[in-house]
Amino acid sequence: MAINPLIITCAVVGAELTKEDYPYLPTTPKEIAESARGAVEAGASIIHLHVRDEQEKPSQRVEIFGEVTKKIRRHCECVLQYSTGGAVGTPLDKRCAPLKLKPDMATLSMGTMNFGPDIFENTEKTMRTIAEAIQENGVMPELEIFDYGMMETVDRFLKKGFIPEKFHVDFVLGVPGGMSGEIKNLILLKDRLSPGQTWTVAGLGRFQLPLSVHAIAMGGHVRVGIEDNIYYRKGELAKSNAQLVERVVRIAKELDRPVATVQQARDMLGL
Ligand code: KMH
Ligand code: ZN
Repeated sequence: MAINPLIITCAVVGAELTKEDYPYLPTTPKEIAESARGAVEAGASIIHLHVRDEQEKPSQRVEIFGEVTKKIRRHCECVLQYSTGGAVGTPLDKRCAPLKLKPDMATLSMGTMNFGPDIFENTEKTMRTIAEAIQENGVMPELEIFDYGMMETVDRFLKKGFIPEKFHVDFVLGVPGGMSGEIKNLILLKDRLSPGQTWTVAGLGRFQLPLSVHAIAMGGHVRVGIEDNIYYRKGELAKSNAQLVERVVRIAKELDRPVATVQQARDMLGL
């Protein structure tokens, strides 16, 4: 079998958590950059990035993305993937704003859904506008798939040329309102992809570990991080993003999947 190094993405902060939920949540540019550095040193090659403002609230302000990017870049050339999802309710222009900094990658969520008690709105117009901004800035999209129907939207958008032919896919499983993180759901989604399509899985909460293990065995890639899961195991908070990455690295070793270097990840994704 051809060697298929494992690309580990770390989602270091997200938009939903507060320090009340998780006391070690990185929120300042310095804390976010340090947490990203720890994750990359542990084996992550992609950092999925949200940022927070001075009040620790989720923000899409360009200057904060710029500052965090500068701080991360002082120490690592990891693949930087900006969130265009932001937080639920973030207006469309703000969601697109950081793209002008031309990160390596950016997310593109493929449909509207219930998101816990809220609605994560991604109308046709929203998705097309974000997709256009992604393409205009020469950024590679990662398509965020929270539910099976979103795969149909991917096909439709591809046919209409709204998204470029080259993209990465992230199955985000376990959001209340989307598909759960049962393994059968991962298999169903993965089977719907074209051969050779790169994909990763982000399991929320208790789904993070079993989905990671299965993705490694299935030849996919893995996303972990505090954005998706604050626990190392039931009842025990994770110490850091790095700790979650380190566990994936150990499991990959046991399963004979070499962990991708940043350069290998860039090559595999065609960045
Ligand atoms: N915070 C969620 C509403 C993304 O990063 O693009 C959306 C999200 C997806 O986290
Ligand atoms: Zn995110």
